[in-house]
Amino acid sequence: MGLSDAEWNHVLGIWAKVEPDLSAHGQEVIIRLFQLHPETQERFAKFKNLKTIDELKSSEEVKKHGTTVLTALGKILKLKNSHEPELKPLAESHATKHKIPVKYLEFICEIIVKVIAEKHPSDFGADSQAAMRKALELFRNDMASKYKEFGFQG
Ligand code: CUS
Repeated sequence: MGLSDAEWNHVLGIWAKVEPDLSAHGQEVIIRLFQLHPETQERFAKFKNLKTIDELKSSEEVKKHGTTVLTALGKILKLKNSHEPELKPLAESHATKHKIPVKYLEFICEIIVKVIAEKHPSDFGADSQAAMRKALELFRNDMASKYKEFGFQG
């Protein structure tokens, strides 16, 4: 199910507040993901060696990856219900190369909502949060069905 125009306005409105500081948001998302779900960190050879919170915080790689993740997601959100051309190559690489289960996408999406809520308490009310959750659910559902097309059960 797609989102209504009003829901997309909420999603893109809050995203416009996130975008000027994508790298700080991304860094926070990745660090929190690795802390809450250490198994996700194991997926990435380049992050396995970062043991402490200080190492994670001072890692340029973590910052860079956080920016990559949120940049990819932002592009998809801006395409609204027609994200298929952008989503397809992302699903392919995540199905065949990185092998990121849908469960991990759920973890990261949940953390994205929390981080935005903490950083923008007055701009991310209940309606916006609900719209963002719905957009991220659409993203995950479409990733999951593309995963299957690429032979990854996710
Ligand atoms: O990188 C990328 O691209 C992705 C994102 C999208 C949105 C899909 N990722 Cu990376 C993901 C993930 C990570 O990193 C970690 C964990 C989980 C997931």
